[in-house]
Amino acid sequence: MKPWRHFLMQPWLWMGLALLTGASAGAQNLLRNGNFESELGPTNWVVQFSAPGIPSTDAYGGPGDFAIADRTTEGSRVVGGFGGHLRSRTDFTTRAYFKQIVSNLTANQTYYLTGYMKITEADTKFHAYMEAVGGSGSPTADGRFSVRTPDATTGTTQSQYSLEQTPDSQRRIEVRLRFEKLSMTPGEISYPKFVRYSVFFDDLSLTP
Ligand SMILES: [Ca+2]
Repeated sequence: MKPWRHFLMQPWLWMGLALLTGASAGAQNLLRNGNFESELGPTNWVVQFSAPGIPSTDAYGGPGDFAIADRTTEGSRVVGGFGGHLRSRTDFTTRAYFKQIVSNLTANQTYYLTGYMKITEADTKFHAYMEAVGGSGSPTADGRFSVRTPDATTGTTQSQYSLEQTPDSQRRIEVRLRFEKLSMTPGEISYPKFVRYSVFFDDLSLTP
């Protein structure tokens, strides 16, 4: 048998081609590190704390007000791997979010954000949700528009949420994975309630 015929008859070659075809048929995820399997950093997710120009309704408190604001194994949607994880360090109001800006989008194109999340405690003073700031939805303080998911719920596994957004006038969409804990009634002595209040995010994607 000629060498090239032997090559073409290898099952791994055709399986590889099938996988490639399948991958190109699916839309590319425009988010970087959407699965939190890499270290967080300025090229992917950053945590937005209180900062000049950020409304206190979006971020309230600095890094020191959070016990966890990073990826952790506990935050992973499945056993093994990592997920985004936010947890307050205080009984007082704290807000922060994972932020990622996707640029060079197509004007007026609809983009789809999907991902998984859950919170660990059901409480009227504790919320988490996904938000995409762009060209449609509710007005934001800086002249853009926002669409958000419903609040995350508790559960043994993270649940999937989705939303649609169009780019802003700069052809960008800013994805936010938000944590909001309002000032709480303190819990039992020596076991502050807030240590139980975590939010997890994982497997985010933004696609056309
Ligand atoms: Ca993950």
